[in-house]
Amino acid sequence: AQYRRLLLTGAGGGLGKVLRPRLAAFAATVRVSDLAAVLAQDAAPHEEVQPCNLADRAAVDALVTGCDAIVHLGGVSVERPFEEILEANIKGVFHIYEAARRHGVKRVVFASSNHVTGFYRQDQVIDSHDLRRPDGYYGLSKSYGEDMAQLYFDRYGIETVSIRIGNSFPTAKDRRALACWLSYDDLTELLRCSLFTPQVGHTVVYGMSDNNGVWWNNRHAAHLGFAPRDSSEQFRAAVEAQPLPAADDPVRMYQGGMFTATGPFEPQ
Ligand code: 15L
Repeated sequence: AQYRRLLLTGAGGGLGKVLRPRLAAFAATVRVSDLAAVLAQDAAPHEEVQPCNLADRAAVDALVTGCDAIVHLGGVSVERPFEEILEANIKGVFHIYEAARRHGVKRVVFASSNHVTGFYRQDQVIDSHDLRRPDGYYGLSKSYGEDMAQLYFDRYGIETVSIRIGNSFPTAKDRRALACWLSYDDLTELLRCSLFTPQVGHTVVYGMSDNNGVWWNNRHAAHLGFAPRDSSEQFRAAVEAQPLPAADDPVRMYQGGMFTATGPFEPQ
């Protein structure tokens, strides 16, 4: 199965760049979007390039026109002052869902984040039904995005898989990443499951590879059939050669790591 035209927001970001070529397998046409300043304009044959500021409601409406599914990675991806998060993430996700409703889009994959539950401790194992404990404005905006997804499913039947992405980089670089690393191949497979599994309603899934010592249980997302194939174990020796952080260091205490102690950026 394939979509006719899939929209990828955040196409100029770390994961967007990785996913651009990989999404060719999932749709005849991929419309790629980001702020003009970060969007590489060279389009592959299967791509349409359309710069857009997610804070601009009319521009997002035009962006979504003609698409039959959306992979929404766009927005601020780290902790930042509230006003920046408000524009790109909070208004942005509203604009995406409102445009999806207006244009009859039936499936969204929302790049949520582990920072929705970042204040759980690293000795706890949680699942997607546990209370959210966002670790900053960024995590809060992802929590809001998940609520938006639920609202638009309950009211309008637009289905979403919210992927609480762990740590998706070429390698697992520290102890925390050993638990939450998500390889690019496993991310791609999770996207495939999220785009093509029928009847997902609003499903929340943690995006992690088949790592040892994980903090997240995906029991409520079993219907996605996601079976990760990679593991952070290959990086363990190099990571464990690093000095052990102090027991009260946020990077060792909390699942959200440093995000639990970054900002606020407002003057004291
Ligand atoms: C995120 O949500 C960030 O977008 C990413 O850059 C990483 O910092 C990741 O979380 C993480 O928790 O490691």
